[in-house]
Amino acid sequence: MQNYQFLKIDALDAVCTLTISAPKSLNALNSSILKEMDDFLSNMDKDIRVLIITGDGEKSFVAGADISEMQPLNAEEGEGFGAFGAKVFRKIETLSIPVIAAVNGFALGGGCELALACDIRLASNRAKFGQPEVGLGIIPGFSGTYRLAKIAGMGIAKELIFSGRAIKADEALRIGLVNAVYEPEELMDAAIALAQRIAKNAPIAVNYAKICINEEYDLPADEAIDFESRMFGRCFATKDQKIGMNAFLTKTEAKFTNE
Ligand code: CO8
Repeated sequence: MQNYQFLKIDALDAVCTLTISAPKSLNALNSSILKEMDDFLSNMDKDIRVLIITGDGEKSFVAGADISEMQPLNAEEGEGFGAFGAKVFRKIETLSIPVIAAVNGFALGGGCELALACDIRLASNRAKFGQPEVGLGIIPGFSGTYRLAKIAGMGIAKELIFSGRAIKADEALRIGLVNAVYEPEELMDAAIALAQRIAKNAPIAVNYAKICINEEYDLPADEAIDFESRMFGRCFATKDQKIGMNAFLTKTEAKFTNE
């Protein structure tokens, strides 16, 4: 297990929790944190089946990108910072395993964008989401203009990004930004229970399902349907397909081998 200055890593069986920890700045993302995340994502233990991302403390998931680090940047440096963060978030989106954001507090700017890059978002009823960038003279730079429109729809994305208005968890639930809302003390248990449930399934099938949902979204219908058919066929080349179906037919529990 790697050691990091700003990340706490807890692995329990097949479920790993990555906690972003920079309490003095409400877990704002500076380039050191982004580099540590990049390193962690590139070197994850192959036995991990689901990753949960959360923020340290009771107040904040991630309060955005680090404003003190961004303030002096010129255009070229700003583009570089944004592109690096966007690359790390894309790594999360395309990671071979599902990623759950457990949003325990402020998810603003880059924090909201981090949650958007995860596959599933669960929130505490204290969570607050928003893209306040235009109030700072910038736009969302970690792919928020792209993903918020995709997840919540263009009209909602435009309203939230143009106004910078922050929304509470109940509104986030209503617009489809989060899947479920919990009491703060129940959030991590709920995230772990969901992760464990996912981790029991055939890992290759879960991976193919993630690839299909990600890839097909932007394809025309016929290409999307063909893509799914090919991936469906590939499942039959795995041992786990035989294990899963055999377990059903013999009324036993499937013990998947990830092959
Ligand atoms: N960056 C740096 N420091 C921060 C940030 C941040 N994003 N957020 C909070 N902090 C620091 C505060 O400066 C403060 O430090 P100090 O104690 O030294 O004064 C400490 O955290 C505690 O914060 P507050 O005292 O402000 O706590 P409050 O409870 O009063 O307020 C808020 C909490 C509402 C979260 C408030 O801190 C806030 O508004 N923070 C900024 C939120 C924000 O605007 N986030 C978006 C940043 S821009 C962004 O994310 C762009 C992403 C794309 C980047 C593209 C690259 C070019």
